[in-house]
Amino acid sequence: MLENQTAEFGLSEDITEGVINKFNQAGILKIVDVSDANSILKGSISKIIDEPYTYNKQESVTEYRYTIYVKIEWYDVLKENNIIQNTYTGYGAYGISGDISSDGIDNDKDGKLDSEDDDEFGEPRAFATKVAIRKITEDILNDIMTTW
Ligand SMILES: [Ca+2]
Ligand SMILES: [Ca+2]
Repeated sequence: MLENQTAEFGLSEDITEGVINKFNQAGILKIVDVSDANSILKGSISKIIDEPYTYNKQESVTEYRYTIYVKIEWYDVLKENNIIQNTYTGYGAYGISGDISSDGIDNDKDGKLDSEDDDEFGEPRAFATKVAIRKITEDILNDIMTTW
């Protein structure tokens, strides 16, 4: 379902899975074989940016952001047009220490910091990817539900 235009291996599968899980939870769309589908959801990762975001007074980096851009097309087979055509983004933050469980940064911006947050641990970019995918799939689903 999702094409991967970047070198980040496994990402497209993660996003596909995230979207399908969300659809199933919400119960609004049924995933069927392409030949039986009334609409087709196509997505590809268009860009990944991993760069410094915040600097301190000494101009050292204090926070990095790992941002994923996903281009989504939701195509109506009968009307032969796109219902949704949009690029979605999500990011995770991480500090220079590389230890997100003690970097003083709210890496997923959920208001809970370090040990206060149940899932704030692990490899920074893997965590950022998870957070970005969660955000992107939520935004896609919101758009689909308001368009539906
Ligand atoms: Ca957090
Ligand atoms: Ca943290």
